[in-house]
Amino acid sequence: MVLRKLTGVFSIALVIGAATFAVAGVPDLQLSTASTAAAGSPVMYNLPNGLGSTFALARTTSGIVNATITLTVLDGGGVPVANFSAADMWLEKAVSAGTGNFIACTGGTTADLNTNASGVTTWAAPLRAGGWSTANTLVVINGSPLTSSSGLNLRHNSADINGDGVANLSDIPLFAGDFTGGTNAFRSDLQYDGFVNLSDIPRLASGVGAVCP
Ligand SMILES: [Ca+2]
Ligand SMILES: [Ca+2]
Repeated sequence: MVLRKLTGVFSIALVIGAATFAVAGVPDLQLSTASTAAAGSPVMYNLPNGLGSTFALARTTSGIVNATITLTVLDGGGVPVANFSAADMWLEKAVSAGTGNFIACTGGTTADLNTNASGVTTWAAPLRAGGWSTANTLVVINGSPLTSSSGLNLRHNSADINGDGVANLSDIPLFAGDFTGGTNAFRSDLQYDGFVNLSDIPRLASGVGAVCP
């Protein structure tokens, strides 16, 4: 009997502990949500120096689409978390074998701004990143991805084809091989339209020399 009472008290303490854990102002990864208005599976063209495409100029095989990401940060009580630091919200490639070598410069995929009074921030400015990814793009808060979804259907490529954080002469043979190989390899479809062809060359040429700041 005494044991049962003690167990009951312990259970109550656990419930109180859990309620306290959902502290006001702390982002909740399940209640916070991210989305992009772009239909299909858009592709971002990134460069390590941040001179790649804005999110408004992402591409699908149908042409340019606006893939701007909107994140709404809520705490465990469903209350917007205002003025949350942009530096603590970033994008990552989902870990999935064979889906690319995407790499971000330090702080290269953080949100544009701190959250506003409604807990909202966006990704619209170009990323500072290289490599390619056909995996989902994860929205990460304080090091942990949102659990409200499995990520955004947003892909990436770059003139830094080998994903070492620098677009330079060492990336050109990879493009040349894809160009002549006729495989339309995603990694070399730099102006994304489903084909590796002459229209992709200007992006490779202008990207050479791009390094992380
Ligand atoms: Ca490279
Ligand atoms: Ca192309």
